[in-house]
Amino acid sequence: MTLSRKSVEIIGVPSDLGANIRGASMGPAAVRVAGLLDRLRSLGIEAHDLGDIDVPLRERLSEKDHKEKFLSVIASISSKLCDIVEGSVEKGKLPLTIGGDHSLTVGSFSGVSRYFHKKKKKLGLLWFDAHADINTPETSPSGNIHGMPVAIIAGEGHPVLTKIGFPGRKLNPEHTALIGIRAVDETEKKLCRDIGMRVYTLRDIDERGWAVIMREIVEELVDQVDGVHVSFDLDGVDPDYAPGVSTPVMGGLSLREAHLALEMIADTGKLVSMDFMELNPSRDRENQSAHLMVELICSLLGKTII
Ligand SMILES: [Mn+2]
Repeated sequence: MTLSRKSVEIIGVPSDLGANIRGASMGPAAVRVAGLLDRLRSLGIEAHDLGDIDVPLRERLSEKDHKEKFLSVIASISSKLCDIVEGSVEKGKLPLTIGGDHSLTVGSFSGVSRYFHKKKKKLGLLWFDAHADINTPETSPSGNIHGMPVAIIAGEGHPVLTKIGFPGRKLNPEHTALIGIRAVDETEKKLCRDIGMRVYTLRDIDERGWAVIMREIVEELVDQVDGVHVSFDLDGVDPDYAPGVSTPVMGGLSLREAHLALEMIADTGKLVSMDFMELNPSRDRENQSAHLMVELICSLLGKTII
């Protein structure tokens, strides 16, 4: 049993400005309705809800904002999130960011990354997702920023976003793994190869077995760093289990695979920050995906069956 001894700080970011499909802005509310705080406390985990970061309504933003796909608004929200997450880690707490669309991980990862950078410590990144999220403004067919966060924290893309936290590359490719990937744009493949991170596709999982892959990730990545950030896009899970997402892709992680992965990460005791993103209640059925998200969070915080 490796239940989190750190106190969890919940930060809601009700923004879907990084996406065309709307609704992820309701994610933090749905997770609260699903009982996140009480569930954590019932397990004996100390947890506090810091509330939501202010996000302007899309309807009240200017034509210029709409044209630039809300770039400067997303940058300002991400900078705030970056400061809050860094402050939380600095105090010895465990920040849990609830999205919101996946562009927001630029803020959360930059925050924990700045802390590790200052302390000259090694930070790992485990990115669960159906997509590689590694487009740049040049390669993106849609221009939507939620398809770009991995590129941005690798130092590629809009300068107003790559400079958040500190300028340049925040992820170390050696210590980064994309997991559960099954939908990569042709244009994304080159940057994915150039950066040289570990990428575990569904084919890898099927050929080699999930427990084998997770053990490899733990030994070769998590054990080699001082702390690890988990960024969990709910669309990494199969839409049969998690229908409440904006961009579902069939053939995802099963419930058992997702829980096993998160429990194995919990066992390492290396978790320093996490975000759970892309829950879209407008696509959900009776809040089932929000309840699933709560249970996934519990597994990552060390809940075990016995
Ligand atoms: Mn994503």
